[in-house]
Amino acid sequence: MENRSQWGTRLGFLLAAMGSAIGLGNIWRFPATAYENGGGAFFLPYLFALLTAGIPLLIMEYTIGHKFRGSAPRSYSKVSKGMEWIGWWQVAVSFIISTYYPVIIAWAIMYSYFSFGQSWENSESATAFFTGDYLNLSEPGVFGEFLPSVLLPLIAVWAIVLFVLGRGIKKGIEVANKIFIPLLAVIFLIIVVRAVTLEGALEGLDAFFAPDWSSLRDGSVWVAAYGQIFFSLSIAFAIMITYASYLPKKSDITNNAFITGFANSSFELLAGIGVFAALGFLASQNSQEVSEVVAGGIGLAFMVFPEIISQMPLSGLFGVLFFGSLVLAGLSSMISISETYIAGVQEKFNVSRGKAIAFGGGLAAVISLAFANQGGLFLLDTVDHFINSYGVALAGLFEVVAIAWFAKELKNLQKHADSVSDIKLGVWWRVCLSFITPVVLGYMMIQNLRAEIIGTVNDEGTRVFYEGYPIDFLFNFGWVVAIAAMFAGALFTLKKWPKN
Ligand code: MET
Repeated sequence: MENRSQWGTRLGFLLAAMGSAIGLGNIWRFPATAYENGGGAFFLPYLFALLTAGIPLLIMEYTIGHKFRGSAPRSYSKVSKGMEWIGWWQVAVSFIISTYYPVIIAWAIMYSYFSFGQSWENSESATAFFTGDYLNLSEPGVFGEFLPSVLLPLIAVWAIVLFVLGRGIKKGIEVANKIFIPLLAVIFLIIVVRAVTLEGALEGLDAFFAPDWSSLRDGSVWVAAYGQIFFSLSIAFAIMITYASYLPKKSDITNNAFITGFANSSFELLAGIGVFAALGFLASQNSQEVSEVVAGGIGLAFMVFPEIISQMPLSGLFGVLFFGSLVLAGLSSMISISETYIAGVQEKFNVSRGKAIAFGGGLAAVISLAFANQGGLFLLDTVDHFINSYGVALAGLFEVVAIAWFAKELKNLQKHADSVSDIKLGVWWRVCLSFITPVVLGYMMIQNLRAEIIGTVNDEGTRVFYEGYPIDFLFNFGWVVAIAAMFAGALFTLKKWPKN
């Protein structure tokens, strides 16, 4: 395409890529994952995963986007016709994620508001407030009534996201990230400085950094490191290819990938320090061990953090900063994930950006309403689990095997990256992508599938599957959704590209 939109500045691209990478995964996923997988010792597999898979894949995705200057399906189709399907599959996965990711941002918006008066204090506990007063949780598979206090902020999130996307790459996404990311960095620094100066912070940090070297012999710890790196760097979501396709012709690729990777990991480390300092404080206030208060994900943000906030000096302000940082980190990732299908639809159907946003974004927004009810949390948890394991990670495996082994494209890509980058790629880059990444991802897939299918036996001696949710619920909203993304991908490849 001749008139392809472009980033205005290199910094603009970098901030947008960092904005995508730095998301909820950094704030609530990394700290607990590191703690559970060897604490201080986890940094070794983590760094190894970053250098052998994270950054090499990021370089590969940046190069593909930059060289072929198209959305993920368009760019892959130029590598080889057969690869287009993987691109649409990744786009479909991103589309699905974009239907529930904004729901979490909507909760965070409400919690910024709740923080002022610590609304949860009138409830038995912060957990009871979240699952009872706020979400009025039903059973898995029972959706009950719509919740206005989720619906309204959700509409606000979509309004912001669609507005930013509507303004285009330079005036929309770039400007938004130029505001969001520096602001996020400042807010987060304030949070971390405050957290580490709290009573008990040191015990929290001790628990986080204490190395369990024996964990390094455990394969699952290495799988966790790779899983964290993939999710956190927004790899295999079609995102980085799309973002790199808007880079001007003369742009350094390899350097940009290193900067994005290290910035993302630095933020992750900072989040680990902040979160564990705060957990140490909570433990000391309640005369508990740090291990008793550790949580990750939704539990950490909406059940444990409110407790921490309540017990802190200037709690309202701290609450607004914490949930505000979730909103900012979430919005910049949400924008990137939505851009994947806006770009894809625009190119495939030869429609204006406005129309692609109206159809793609509009449809995702309507579907996202399905999470704004009493059963929304269970639905979100299930779709997220399956789409990450059998969408992102599996499509990532297909992507790297197709590029390295079927299309045998790595040497060409290396030539392209080297022609524009200061740092030249060596044979290490091809070895990482041809051998290390496929082997680890393949092993990860087998482990995940085994755990999924075998399940666990609960106290009553019954075999249960993911989170103990009913089997038909897991089937309909887990397996079917993950497999539907694959088929949707195939369906989109049937249509021919417009000639231009
Ligand atoms: N990198 C993002 C995160 O860490 C996830 C992909 S974009 C929705 O949250």
